[in-house]
Amino acid sequence: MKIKMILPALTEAKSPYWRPIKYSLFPPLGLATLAAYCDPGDEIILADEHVETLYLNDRPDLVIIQVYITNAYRSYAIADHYRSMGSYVCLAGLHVSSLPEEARPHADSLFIGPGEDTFPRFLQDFAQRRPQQTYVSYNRTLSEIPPLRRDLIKRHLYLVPNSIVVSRGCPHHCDFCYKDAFFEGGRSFYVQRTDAALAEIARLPGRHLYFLDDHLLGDRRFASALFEGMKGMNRVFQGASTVEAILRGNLIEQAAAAGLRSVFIGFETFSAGNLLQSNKKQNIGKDYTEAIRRLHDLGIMINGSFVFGLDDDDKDVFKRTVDWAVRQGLTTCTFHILTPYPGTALYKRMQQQGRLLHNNWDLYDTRHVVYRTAGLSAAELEDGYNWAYRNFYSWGNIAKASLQHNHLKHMLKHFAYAGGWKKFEPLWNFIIKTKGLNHMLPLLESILSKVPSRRTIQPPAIQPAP
Ligand code: B12
Repeated sequence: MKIKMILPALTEAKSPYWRPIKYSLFPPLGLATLAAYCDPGDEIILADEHVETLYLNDRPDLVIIQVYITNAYRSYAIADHYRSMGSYVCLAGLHVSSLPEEARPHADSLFIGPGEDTFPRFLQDFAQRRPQQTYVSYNRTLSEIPPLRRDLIKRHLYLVPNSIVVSRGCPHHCDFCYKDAFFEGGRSFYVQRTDAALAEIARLPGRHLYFLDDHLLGDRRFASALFEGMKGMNRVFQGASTVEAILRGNLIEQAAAAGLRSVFIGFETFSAGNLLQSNKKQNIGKDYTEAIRRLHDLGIMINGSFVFGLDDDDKDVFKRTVDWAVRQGLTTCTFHILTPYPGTALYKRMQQQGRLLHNNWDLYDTRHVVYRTAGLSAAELEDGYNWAYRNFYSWGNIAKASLQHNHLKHMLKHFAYAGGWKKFEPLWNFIIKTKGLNHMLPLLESILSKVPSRRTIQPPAIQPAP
């Protein structure tokens, strides 16, 4: 059977925000995961429109399309095209799970939730020529997943071909997150078996790994065993955590010993009112500065995530946030305009309050204001968001933030990482055009090399004389 799996590109590919390098980071892991359930005799093409032109003149037997919010319209157009050619089309992913009825006219079969239980069921039904219209995932486990079909990934087209996920979901329930809607009706946080996760890591060439898990430290027992198992594997890796998990126990030291060199943290806001409103309880009363100190002492770089536009925000929030991030020596920052994704508690609340301006999903990209704001106007919010990016990534602030570290090597790494990521767009575009992205990996690995930890270089306490 001929199967085509497609990750369509967001409509914004033509907008001024389009950064080819941002969209050439990670391969479509979800689709590569599901491809592993297909028959070894199937002829599978895995097409990622972010990094390659989609060929549309073929006629596969089965077309699988993964739908995010910002690629939804493009996905529907591709689905309509292939159905008109006579292919059988499946639509799935986060946006379809939130709004199945919107997607239904474009699909032969729809899938709600993660695909590890539903996709094998569908493949069986399809082989017996009785596929159902809708498949809903209830049985949530990663204990038996087969090794991903990484052979289908065109590694040379990505800066980070070694992305990996060893869990699904997250233990927390923030109002603005996609998670609760996607995992409704079953478990919303579960992990792989440690031995299977370690085997997947061992299969990846090179040193660098990027864990895309929402919260790599979310299951302490699993994370501890994983980091223990990774010791001696000579890896450098990046991942995501909460402030709370960094402050608790010694898991972060274990992660550093296993090779963690940079961490994504959702600080989101400094306002307790905003945190409460968003049900981000795990951040309330937590000492952000102490978590940062702890990470820097371990030589770990930080990518801080912030949301602008929560109801407690005022006009000063942008400057306050950028000044703080620079003072704290954050290496990179990801700013977002609050975006109510359909299916989330935030979306429902905004809908009840009549605050949603429209349902044009192309603009639900965390860069546009799509709701009626409270503490500041929509124009102030969009201008402030753009100002925050410009200002945080000015050469002056990159240098200033780099100088916050105690170790020269950490300063240089910070400067190279932040500058390299944001200041060399034409160079990145050239490298992408000449298909040379994978040659950049050794450079990334060396930027992520170990910084001597302050704690390990501290002299031992002097014993009192007997
Ligand atoms: C990596 C990533 C990216 C990468 C690339 C995406 C890629 N190559 O897959 C980049 C950096 C480009 C990116 C950009 C953006 N992203 Co993004 N990204 C992610 C991230 C962190 C991981 C995705 C991943 O690999 N997950 C792991 C795999 C295993 O899960 P999965 O892909 O969801 O696949 C599973 C299911 O969806 C389902 N499934 C998927 N396809 C199919 C098909 C079938 C047949 C079946 C049965 C099941 C099925 O089963 C799979 C296995 O369980 C997610 C967060 C997350 N944890 O998922 C956000 C996330 C997907 N991104 C999001 C957003 C909003 C964006 C941006 C708009 C942000 C921005 N301002 O730039 C852009 C636009 C992207 C776009 N294409 O439209 C949101 C999507 C919200 C929504 N409701 O759609 C998420 C959920 C982040 C968040 N917390 O809000 N992103």
